Amino acid sequence: MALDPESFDILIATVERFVRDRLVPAENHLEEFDEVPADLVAEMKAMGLFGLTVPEEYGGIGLSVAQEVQVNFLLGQTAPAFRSVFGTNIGIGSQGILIDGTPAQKDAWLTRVASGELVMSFALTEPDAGTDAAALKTRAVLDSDHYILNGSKRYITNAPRAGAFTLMARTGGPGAAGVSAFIVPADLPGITLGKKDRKMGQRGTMTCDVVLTDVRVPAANIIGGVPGQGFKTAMKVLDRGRLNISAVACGMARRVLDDSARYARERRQFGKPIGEFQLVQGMLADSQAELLAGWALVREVATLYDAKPAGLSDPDVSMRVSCAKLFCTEMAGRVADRGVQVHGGAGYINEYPVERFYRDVRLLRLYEGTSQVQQLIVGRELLRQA
Ligand code: COS
Repeated sequence: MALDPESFDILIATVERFVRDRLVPAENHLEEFDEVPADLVAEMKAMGLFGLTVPEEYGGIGLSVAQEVQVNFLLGQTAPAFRSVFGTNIGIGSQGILIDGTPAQKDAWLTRVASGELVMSFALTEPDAGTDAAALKTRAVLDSDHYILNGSKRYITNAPRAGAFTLMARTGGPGAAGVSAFIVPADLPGITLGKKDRKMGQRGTMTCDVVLTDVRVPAANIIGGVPGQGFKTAMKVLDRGRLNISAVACGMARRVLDDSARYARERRQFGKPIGEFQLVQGMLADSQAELLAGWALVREVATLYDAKPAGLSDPDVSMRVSCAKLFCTEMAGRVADRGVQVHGGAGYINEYPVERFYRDVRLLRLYEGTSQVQQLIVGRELLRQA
């Protein structure tokens, strides 16, 4: 699946313009009001951003992963809250249906996802199951043709906007094999949302708890129709998600570095622009080298991802995805840190975007698997291959 090259070039030019002319000027609004303006959300829908990765037969644009990372590289160059509005729709919220869903599930859900009519959200994490996702406790008990769900989910991105969740719950015994993935409409009786989390950064994104009390979900809503496959579905979804976070990390690093280079050219000390001092150039050069390395890695892994049979996972590709997530998100942290350093005292003042990016990039190393989880996946796979 891929968009034809000519249409893709037009899409890239459109997204580039949208980021530069519409999103970057609205960044301060996010900081001040902690929300994405409604007119921008409407424009995102009109541009088809909610359906970037949904196949054309369901009304989406049908990007390949190699194309998707390029769009995310551009979207990374502004505040991450903008992408977050539709990021779960084209990403972890809907990919489970796309990868493992039955034809009937795809027909029932994907068209509304692609148009933006339905916002989907991914609900794996729980108060006692973060990194150890296979230990999740939310229970799903069969009651004739329904399951009754009880439990709570934590830090669920876009939950306040969601019309449905891809939600992992335990239908069987302990461990990964007892987990099933459900499509859970958000308006079912028994679902309540916690208060909005107050985060260090990424203002304008919404996360909160989702609490399930005796929620009756049709058994037909188990993704793929077979219980016990949900952990694998979640991991497959996260493989693609992690590669896209890597692309976003590269985009954020690009923006910080561009801002820093511009600042270094304009800011004068000792009678000349600080960019003429070699110690400042050294910081910029280190960031550029790391950024180019990370971005090259993302594009290579995206091509490998596209080359494997759709819907199947390949442990070697998953390992490379984790390398990309580990390297690029840590790299973005270093680039943002140097960006603040180049800005000096001004970098600590929230008038400059670099202060915000410094806080925003911190999450990249945590969500969709911490850096340590990526190390674990890489280490395990290397030992398996040895
Ligand atoms: N694709 C398909 N299947 C996968 C997979 C992948 N990428 N990764 C693992 N699996 C399968 C395994 O093959 C295994 O199947 P079998 O039992 O049939 O062999 C099963 O899933 C369990 O895998 P594993 O034994 O590796 O599970 P662990 O409990 O050891 O967990 C980690 C592994 C820690 C890597 C996993 O729990 C994880 O990624 N945690 C982080 C969760 C996360 O990213 N949370 C963020 C939430 S979204 S913001």
